[in-house]
Amino acid sequence: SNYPEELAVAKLPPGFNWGMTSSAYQLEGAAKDEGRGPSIWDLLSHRNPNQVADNSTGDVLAQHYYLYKQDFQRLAKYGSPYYSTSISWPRIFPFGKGPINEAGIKHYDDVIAELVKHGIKPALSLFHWDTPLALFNEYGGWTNPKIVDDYLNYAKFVIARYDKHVPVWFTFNEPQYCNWQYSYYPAGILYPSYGIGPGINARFICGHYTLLAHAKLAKWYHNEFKGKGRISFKNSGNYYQPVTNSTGDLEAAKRATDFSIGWFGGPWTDGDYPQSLKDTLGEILPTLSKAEKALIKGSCDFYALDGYTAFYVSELPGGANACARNRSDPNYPECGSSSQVAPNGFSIGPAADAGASWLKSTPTGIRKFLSAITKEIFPAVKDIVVSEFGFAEPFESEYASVPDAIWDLRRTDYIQGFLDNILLAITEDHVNVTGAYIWSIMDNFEWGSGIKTRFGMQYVSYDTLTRTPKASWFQARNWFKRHGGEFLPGAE
Ligand code: PNW
Repeated sequence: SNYPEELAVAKLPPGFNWGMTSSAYQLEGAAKDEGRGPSIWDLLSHRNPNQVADNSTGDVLAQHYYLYKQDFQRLAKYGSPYYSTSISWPRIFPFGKGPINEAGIKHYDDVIAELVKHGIKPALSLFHWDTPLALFNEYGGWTNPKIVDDYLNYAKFVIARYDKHVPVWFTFNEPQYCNWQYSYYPAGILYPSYGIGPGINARFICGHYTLLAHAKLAKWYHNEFKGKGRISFKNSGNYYQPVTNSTGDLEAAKRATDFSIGWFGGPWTDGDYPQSLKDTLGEILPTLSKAEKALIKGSCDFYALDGYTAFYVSELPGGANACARNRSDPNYPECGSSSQVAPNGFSIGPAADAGASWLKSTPTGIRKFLSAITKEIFPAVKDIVVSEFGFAEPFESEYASVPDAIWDLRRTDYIQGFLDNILLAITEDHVNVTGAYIWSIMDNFEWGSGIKTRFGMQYVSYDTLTRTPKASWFQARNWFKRHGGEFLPGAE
């Protein structure tokens, strides 16, 4: 059709990082095996009825803990040079601190060795939401500054052991969601409520400690440990598009962006929280001391964006007055309203599965977002990686059989559109995008939405544990072939 000619011939820059993603709790299973301690997600999925949509848990899942060899073998033939996943803190320190679980380390020694054997480069997250339950019980997990030292103790141990094989480290996956899990935030699909903890504003306290923990680790990594790789954390962020050019809508979109990516991106690029957070939150937002600002500023080697979708933003009906009233409502400190359906009735893009109701396919949004982040929002960012993007095929879980589920045409469109627009951001807009990782290598535990919301590029049968590549799996590979992506020597 009207596939632009410049895109058809465009090539990725050499060394572009690409591959699949996953995380420990969402894929491993074996939750009670080989000395692993419980995490807050074990408590949540077992003890809070109906907080996970289908009452599934991380106990068994795709059994990647035992089947990683065959999973990596398939990945090696596929040929993607990187694989992004996380290490489970409670497998290595079952109590979060104290005695080390040798079986847990041995497991990750084997996992890393297997990746190295195939030439697959690991991009490793040290924390993907699975806070050791013992630390939650003892002092409230991330609500307590004590966790910073326990995290550093664990993270330094892992880095010291694996750095020679790991070119990319992520200190945290999307800290803003982890923080919400500690608050009285109304139960939602990603952050089921514990009904315990010091209230919704705990997220800003937790966020503060995750930032400090990140910055301390990054400083240690470069200055003391003299690590060989690059270190950052994964920012969850979506593109917020003002519905009109009215001042109210523009300001609302700016606030939405500040509360989304500015909360964590402001401190490391500019040395402080965005002004709108300070104005809106007052004493709810912890203050960064001069020393902390200096520690955090510049603490990421690149910007990692988990950017899945886009929203329309408008000011609240009633304008400034409503906003002023709204500021006292801690549920909506950003005082704007965002939606994926514009007031004129146009939807922003095709919808994902109901268990990912926040997600619509908005490929052109990522191109605008990459430019906005690097040119307007955080001009200090010189290098950006799309560390997650992906799609849950709608209603796929209701399909009767594997042959139906693997024809994931909406995901295929999403992935193609995203990759095209990432490439256009590089070639046409001159944004230095250096990598893109697809969520996810295979179907997994989609947190509060359980296992029926399937983000995988491979279908997992939870009866037979068979993995079946979906249409998007092949299409993504073809895309990287066509545009000069690097492949492993062993690729088929
Ligand atoms: C990511 N949003 O979370 C997580 O890193 C994964 O663990 C998760 O499975 C994946 O995306 C799919 O949901 C996100 O609301 C959660 O924009 C929410 C959003 C984005 C990413």
